[in-house]
Amino acid sequence: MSRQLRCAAIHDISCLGKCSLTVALPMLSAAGVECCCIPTAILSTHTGGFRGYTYRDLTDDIVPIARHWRSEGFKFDSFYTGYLGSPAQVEIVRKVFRMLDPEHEALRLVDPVMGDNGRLYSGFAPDFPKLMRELVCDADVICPNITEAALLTDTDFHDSDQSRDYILELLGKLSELGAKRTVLTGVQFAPNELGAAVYEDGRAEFVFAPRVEGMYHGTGDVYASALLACLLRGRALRDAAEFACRFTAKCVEVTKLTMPDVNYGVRFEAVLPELIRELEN
Ligand code: PXL
Repeated sequence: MSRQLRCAAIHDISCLGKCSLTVALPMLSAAGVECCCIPTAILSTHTGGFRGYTYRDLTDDIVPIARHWRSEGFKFDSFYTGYLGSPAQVEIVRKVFRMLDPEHEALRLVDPVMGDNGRLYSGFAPDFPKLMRELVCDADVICPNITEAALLTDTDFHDSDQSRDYILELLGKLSELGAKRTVLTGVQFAPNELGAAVYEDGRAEFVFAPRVEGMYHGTGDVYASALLACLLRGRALRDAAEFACRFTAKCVEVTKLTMPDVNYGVRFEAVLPELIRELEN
């Protein structure tokens, strides 16, 4: 058995609805990675599709957790950030990187969770994307969807009429901003395929899986967690991005059979054996 891999995951806990930490924790665990949680907030549900949710901000707990970990000398193979509830948290996450990984040895995956379908999620101020740009520069890999890439780069959002040039424009602008390696999700050139563009060393490659109809909540978190699991287990970026496409598509397919309501997330639990099998050797 190889040594225990460890990831510090900095996301919210949405108590019901399968996203952020309630996805990252089981998925990374299944992949053999210890998921060390830094919860940024506790919400009764996620904010996309439910009303009246509670929100307890945990900004003040983040640095003390990191300080304790530093004093114990804990080391991390990876840092994984997702939904951050406030502008202050973006700055604090950057500080946590500096505190726990001053030599920048760990893999930093930043999922710049901010919006979908061309719009910022409720609760985010219009200037949030500007702050997120700074975290993008600190990352080794980012995995925005098209909306987030457009917001980060001040580019118009195109959904149904995506062209190869539009995708390459977004990737080029993200690289100019300082993103080192990008996996851009939600890329669709043909009606029956959905995938990602992988940008590394100035080159773009595309990976696809069969498109399953339905916009289920939390698929971005499933995608990012599968991507990170594969990267930490030694897979190349392109291969990790391709597996994550197939895995996420399968999750949607399985979910559609029994759960028409898209707000409750996907049944990734049923597909975890495929992640485990993929990482067997
Ligand atoms: O899946 C992204 C996400 C994470 N956390 C919270 C959210 C969302 C998306 O809506 O509301 C609280």
